[in-house]
Amino acid sequence: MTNVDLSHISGKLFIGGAFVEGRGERIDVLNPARGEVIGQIAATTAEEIDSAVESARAAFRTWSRVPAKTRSNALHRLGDLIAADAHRMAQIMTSEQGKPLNEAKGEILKLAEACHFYGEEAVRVFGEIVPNDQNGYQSQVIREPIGVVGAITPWNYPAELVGWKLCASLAAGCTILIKPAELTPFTALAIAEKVKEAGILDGVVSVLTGKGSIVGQALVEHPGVDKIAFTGSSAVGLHIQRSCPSVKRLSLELGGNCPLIVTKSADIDAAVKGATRRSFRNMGQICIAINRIYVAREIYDTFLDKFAKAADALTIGDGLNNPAADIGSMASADPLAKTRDHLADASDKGARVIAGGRAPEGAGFENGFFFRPTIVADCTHEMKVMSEETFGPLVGVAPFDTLEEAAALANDTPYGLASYVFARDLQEIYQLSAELDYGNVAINNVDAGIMNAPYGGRKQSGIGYEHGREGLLEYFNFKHVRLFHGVGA
Ligand code: TAP
Repeated sequence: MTNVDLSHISGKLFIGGAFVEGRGERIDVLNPARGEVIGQIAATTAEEIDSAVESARAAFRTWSRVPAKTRSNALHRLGDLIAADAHRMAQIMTSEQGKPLNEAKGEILKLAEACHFYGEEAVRVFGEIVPNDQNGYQSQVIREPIGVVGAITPWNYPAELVGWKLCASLAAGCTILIKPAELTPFTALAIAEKVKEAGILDGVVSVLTGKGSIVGQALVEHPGVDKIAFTGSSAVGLHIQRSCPSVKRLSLELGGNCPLIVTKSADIDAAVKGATRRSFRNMGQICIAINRIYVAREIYDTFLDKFAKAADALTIGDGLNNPAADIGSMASADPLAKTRDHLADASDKGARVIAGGRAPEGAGFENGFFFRPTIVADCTHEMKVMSEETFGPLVGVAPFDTLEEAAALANDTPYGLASYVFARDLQEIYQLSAELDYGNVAINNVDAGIMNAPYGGRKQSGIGYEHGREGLLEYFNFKHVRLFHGVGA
């Protein structure tokens, strides 16, 4: 199919409840599977940022005070509208991000689910009455929305990573300014269309496009923004933390370098299936992608043999023309270059390429950022593939002899986002789940994140949580009201 028509949102910003023609310079947006320009974004100017912050501050005064039920209803309406338009929104995502259409549609439907989840949570924000040290007093702990949120998001999950921040803000009574990734701005603008259709109060949601180093940084530095909710690389997260000129609430969902341990008691076929899905889905461009795999020496060769066959069997294609392909193109030249660099480094240091290792050839692949799912075996921690986040379709594998060695290797990283274990022996499972120093541990499955459990990293993988009650609480300040009423004093 041809690229989708984006003329209605190309060059537009969403400010104060209206789509306005951006006044800043234009930046091309590409379909990464085809190398074709699909539209342009406007670089939001300093004046436009000020005006968006002003409208978000004005809207906050109203939105924070409307009954929780009203905000809940708005979220449910938004979820219904998004689900009803999932196919078109998925086409927009695939056109700018490169993932296969069916997968993009799945992501849009998960965004709709997030709207409903937070719609339910909005009416369940409770305070607490806590005991006092003297009679005659009552202490109430009340939750109040933080204020104006600046949401800065990456390109790998253009709907969900915007959506978690948007939905939590709406539920809590915050207002939000969204700065989507330069590579994938149109999914965010398409979400803004749904916000408008849902009749959400003007100014509650804005979308400001442009470069992170300018528009994102301006939100970080703006005195009118009360909280930054950032998802992206650890390097940029650290830069944001350091460059914030005033005390500001921060949630940082950052990079990972996620291990999988396959013990000798594991169901090998289930481990291979899980490893294939979580190493290569979305071309490995997932913060919780499996980057490195440690396999018990007794089953190492069998695992490698089956894993290589499973990776070779994955289908790859232009996501608009092949909606059901397993994987599409990478999102841009940068992650592809990094993948090639990590592969060359591993090969130079003695790793064996047992699957992939090259771009697919033939018609349809000439102009896109494609690469075959690639496995390198016999890896060591001197190789970048085992010690840095590749963020591409490349995974390293190494054998281990004892469980203690496997846990130590898995924890030998500055990151702490997600880890995975395949094992059937209960003692092995307990030992590893206790020792793995990660915010998420998935055992005998590879889907670490579900909507009603907290999802966050530790160490260099970030601070704060998304999903669950904990994710919603990130958007509140607590207030302690200590009241003397004198009864029983
Ligand atoms: P980054 O380069 O860090 O970019 C993320 C966002 O920050 C983009 O919108 C970017 O704008 C913006 N940005 C860049 N410099 C900025 C600055 N100085 N001030 C404010 N904003 C700035 O990450 P990426 O390459 O898009 O995404 C990949 C990374 O995200 C990986 O490390 C991945 O692990 C991580 N990630 C983490 C999670 C979770 S939940 N932990 C989920 C997904 C991805 P531009 O688009 O203009 O660059």
